[in-house]
Amino acid sequence: MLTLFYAPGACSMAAHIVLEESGEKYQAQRMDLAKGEQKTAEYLKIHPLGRVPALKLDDGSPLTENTAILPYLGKRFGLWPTDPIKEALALSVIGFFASSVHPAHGHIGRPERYTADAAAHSGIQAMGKRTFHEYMTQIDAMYAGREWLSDKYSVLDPYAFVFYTWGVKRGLPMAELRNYTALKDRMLQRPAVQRVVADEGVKL
Ligand SMILES: N[C@@H](CCC(=O)N[C@@H](CS)C(=O)NCC(=O)O)C(=O)O
Repeated sequence: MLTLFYAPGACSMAAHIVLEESGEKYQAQRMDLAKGEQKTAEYLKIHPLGRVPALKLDDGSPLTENTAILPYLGKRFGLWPTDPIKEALALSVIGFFASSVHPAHGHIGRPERYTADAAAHSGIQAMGKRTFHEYMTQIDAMYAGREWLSDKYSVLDPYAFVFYTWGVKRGLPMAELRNYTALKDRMLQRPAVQRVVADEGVKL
């Protein structure tokens, strides 16, 4: 059985939605990041960087990073394109999300990661928010004229949904982004998404 280590409202929500929707029995291990549960010696054996998500596979070995976890779950549950070009395009989106969109948000929430100079934090946060907003606009354009980012619903859409919730949390004018907001609404119609949003206490 798979075990997902997740934290409420974190990027792990994408994998949480995929697992909840899969119909397969899995264990959801909730982590309290504010209490530092991700930094315990026991958890660092699962995720050496002390982050969520982490997935314990059927044989007990750990898998980390959304870029690996989401394609793995997608292939296991039929939520990943099989055509080589469509798969490459899906990897391109996952790469953009994990290496650009997520770190831009990190500049807002974790400026201390980027400088030890506390006086510079507000500037880093402001630039992070601006960049994150630009990426939200870019994702909005990616959804123009389509329901899902790949040719059908895939793990890319729950991942995009996570960033929408972060935009709301940061007070960005997300409702102006019509295509992305429609995606958020489509996601919220899915019973598994409703269960995860309720479990994680996400406000939208
Ligand atoms: N590159 C990683 C990023 C994971 C990450 O930064 N997770 C955040 C939550 S969204 C976390 O665990 N933060 C806890 C901490 O930094 O202490 C991935 O995409 O899996």
